[in-house]
Amino acid sequence: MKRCLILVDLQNDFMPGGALGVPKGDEVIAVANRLAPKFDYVVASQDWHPPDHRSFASQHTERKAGDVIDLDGLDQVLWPDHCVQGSHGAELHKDLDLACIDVMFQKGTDRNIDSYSTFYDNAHRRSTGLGDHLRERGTKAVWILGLATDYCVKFTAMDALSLGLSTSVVPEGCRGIDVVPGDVDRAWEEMRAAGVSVVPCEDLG
Ligand code: VGL
Ligand code: ZN
Repeated sequence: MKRCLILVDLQNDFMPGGALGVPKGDEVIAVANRLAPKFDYVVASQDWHPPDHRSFASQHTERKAGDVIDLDGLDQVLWPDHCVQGSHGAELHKDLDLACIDVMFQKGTDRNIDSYSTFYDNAHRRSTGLGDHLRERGTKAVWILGLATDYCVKFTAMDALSLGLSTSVVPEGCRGIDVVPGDVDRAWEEMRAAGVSVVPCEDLG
């Protein structure tokens, strides 16, 4: 198996109107459906939080979404409650072709630490198993798309690189949050500087 596609967090809560809606996030579903058949293997991640996850602003008194706190020594952006395990918001978008997904990985399940990356939590304390899974299948290269560019896509791409995988991100398949204006542009710059290839759809023939 050579080509693996990672679909990051294509869940209802990240769609426009969702709890943590990403502007135009729904536009990437068609891109995912179009690209998936071109790959040997497709992985989908789900942000999958317990209802009392400590990244939720609701768990902190006198804090609101967008605030940054120290969470056990890590900077943590506080978010609206989102992607609660088993909720409608945590489900993948109804138009995503589930038949093309080989395996799902869930992350953010420990209430005490966030996990933007599909590979590791934000402190790299625990792995989701995706890295081993890909290695066992002989994967050397991954292509990534999904939500959101400046969080889960970026962190997933950075971890893929750190595991020695050749890492590409498909820009038409990503949308970002921009909590601070410019975050999305900076995310692309950071990814490129680290060695991520930005590969447009049309190059994926
Ligand atoms: C995400 C913020 C919080 C993401 C997940 O999927 O990018 N962002 N949880
Ligand atoms: Zn989350």
